[in-house]
Amino acid sequence: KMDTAHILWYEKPARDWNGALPVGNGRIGAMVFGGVEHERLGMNEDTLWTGYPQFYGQPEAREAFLEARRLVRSRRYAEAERLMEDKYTSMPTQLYLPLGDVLADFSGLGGVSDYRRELDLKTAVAKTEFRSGGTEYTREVFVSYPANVMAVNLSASEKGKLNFRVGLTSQLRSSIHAKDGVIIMEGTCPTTSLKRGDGQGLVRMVYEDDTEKQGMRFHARLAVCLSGGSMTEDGDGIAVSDADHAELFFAVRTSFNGWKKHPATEGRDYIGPCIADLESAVKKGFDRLKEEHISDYGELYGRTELILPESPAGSLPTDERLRRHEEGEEDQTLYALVFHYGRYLTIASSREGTQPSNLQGIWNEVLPAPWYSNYTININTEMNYWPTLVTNLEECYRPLLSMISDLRESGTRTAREFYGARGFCVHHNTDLWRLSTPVGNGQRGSNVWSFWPMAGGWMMRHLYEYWEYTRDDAYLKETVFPAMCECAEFYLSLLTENEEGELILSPSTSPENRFWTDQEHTESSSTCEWTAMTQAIIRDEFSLTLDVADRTGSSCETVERIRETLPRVMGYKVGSDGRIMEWNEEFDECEVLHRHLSHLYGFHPGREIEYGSELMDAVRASLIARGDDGTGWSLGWRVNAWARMREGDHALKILDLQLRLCGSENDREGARCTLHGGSYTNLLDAHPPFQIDGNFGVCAGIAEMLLQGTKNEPVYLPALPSSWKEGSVRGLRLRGGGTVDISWADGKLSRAEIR
Ligand code: FUC
Repeated sequence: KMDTAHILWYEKPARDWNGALPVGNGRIGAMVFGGVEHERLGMNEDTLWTGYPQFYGQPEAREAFLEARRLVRSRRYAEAERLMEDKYTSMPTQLYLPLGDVLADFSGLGGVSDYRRELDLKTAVAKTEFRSGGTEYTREVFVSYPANVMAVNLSASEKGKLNFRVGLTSQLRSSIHAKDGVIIMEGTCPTTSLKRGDGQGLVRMVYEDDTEKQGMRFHARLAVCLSGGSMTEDGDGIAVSDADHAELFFAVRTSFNGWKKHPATEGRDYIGPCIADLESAVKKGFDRLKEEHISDYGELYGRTELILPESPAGSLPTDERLRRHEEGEEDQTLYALVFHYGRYLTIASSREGTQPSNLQGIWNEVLPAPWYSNYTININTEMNYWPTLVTNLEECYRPLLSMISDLRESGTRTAREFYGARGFCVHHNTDLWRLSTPVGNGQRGSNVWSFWPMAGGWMMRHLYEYWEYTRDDAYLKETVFPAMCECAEFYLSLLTENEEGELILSPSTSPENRFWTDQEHTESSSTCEWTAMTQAIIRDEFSLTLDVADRTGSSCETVERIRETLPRVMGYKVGSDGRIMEWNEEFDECEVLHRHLSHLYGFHPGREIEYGSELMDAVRASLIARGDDGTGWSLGWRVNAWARMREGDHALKILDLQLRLCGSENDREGARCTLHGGSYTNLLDAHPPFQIDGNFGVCAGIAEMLLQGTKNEPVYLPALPSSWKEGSVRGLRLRGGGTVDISWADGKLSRAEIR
């Protein structure tokens, strides 16, 4: 029987990358195309970025910031914005790079029938099967976390039927040659070309002669192991004839030696470890590696499951399911599949010791990638980690924790140099090198995203939530508390009084929305005196710090100052239209249906505005004004917000928007949905283009529909859609510790058991 909630499958090979199936071990990623005569595995490695550690200072930043504060006080908003763009913004992040492809060309495969390719989420193995000339062919691919390699199995039902040539390619500067059954690729990553004033789109890849200006080194190896037949090396590839069975193993390592070390002059050994990974994989062989992989992966994946009723459409290929779903055909297990896929992608892109998942997780074929496939931390990176704890994958959360601790260090210099402030400060973008300075590079219109010193505060919520779910008290006291105090120090240094004597951080922006400064809509700006989001993040950070101080019995001068200051920090204001005021005046927004819900931070992901509290009406009015549609991740945020609003049908309606089939596979940019998000045939989220946050957003949103509250006051099924009559979910984690299984029947809770 088909496992319709755990398998993606198709009757045709992927026509392009957006149809290929992602596999990964957090560090090494592969996109499996499932081609019959030409198979392509698009490879990635999570430390393969351009550049090296650099700090991009702006000598006049502090002055510009203070001057902009004066300008917004006298309502000269557009001038303030221009000033900051000119004097305060700095260089963009580095780029996440594609490693290259494993390409295999098979000869003599005519008259193909019974084609099927699939990704089994329960095992994290991608499989392609077909029949040709009376022989059945099977190909399997997975990436093992314990073994640190990708393993490929090629088999045929009859002997001597495997004839192919396999090779490696890369868009990066590299040399490739085959020797003794192994294809070896040795390469260097570029640096980037941008000068002050260049837009991000102008970026070009540069390979410098001077070692000091060179980038990451990498070394990849593909081993070919045969039973029967023979092989010959032909320059940069290996040709196999008449083999009975073949196994391929792929290992890759880079010289990355931490965010502070130069990858060319202070890089770590990468060739030795790559050879070691490969040799031990070859020794174990495919079957043993697969067993080890399934038990490692399965332990994480198997902790949680959502069960919804099956219907006939569920047994169709995944792309067909999406098509029919859009036409309104009943297929509830598709929601379960999407939920499970979010967990699968978490495990495949973020494991202990790896980098956190970036805008594309770890999967990227494009150079330069959209938005450089970096970490955008004014929503996107946070969203990537929304489902992790509640869906029982705390180990996969840890790469985020390490990045936060790096940023705490890197952001100390940014706080000092850009603001003359204590503590640490992180802006809206970061990368492998833990950039914390504002990007924008002098571009007009950049302040709406680049000037946002608030990522630190948002990240502190993530530290706190890790403790909420795990109750790791030592971590809370030793790591979370000092980090929160340092973050608070930054905001304490910056707060000033508004005309009413309330404390605000000024100037401020609301990611990434702009307002008209005049009624005639002739002039706009992003930069104003205060914004709802900035204030909410500061209040949240301060409150959480006090909470942690109380819980851990810690005290220090910072805590005392927070206690005195917090009551004076300006709170939410409601406008005459009943909405939460996003900016300090009731400006008309340039984009009424804007994708961000920045001004609602205190409602979601924050928890300042609790269900049932006075401000709920204003939140609701604000949500309605923003509309239901949006880019991929924006839909994800809206699903979570309506779930927290406890309006399950509304949340489901938006989840359905996310399941719109986006574009054709041929059409990478997704022409059919340039104005709104959706899903590609491989169920990856379309912003468009592909961005993984939307996958994580809807996964978290489904969890939020089923469970809210804390261990002592759990709220079961707070936003169960009326059409979800029967079902159950096993293994969701509760804030406050513990795991819960919940079942419902006739649309009502029938059982809840905390373990
Ligand atoms: C934020 C969003 C954009 C995009 C980018 C990567 O700036 O506003 O929609 O997701 O990140």
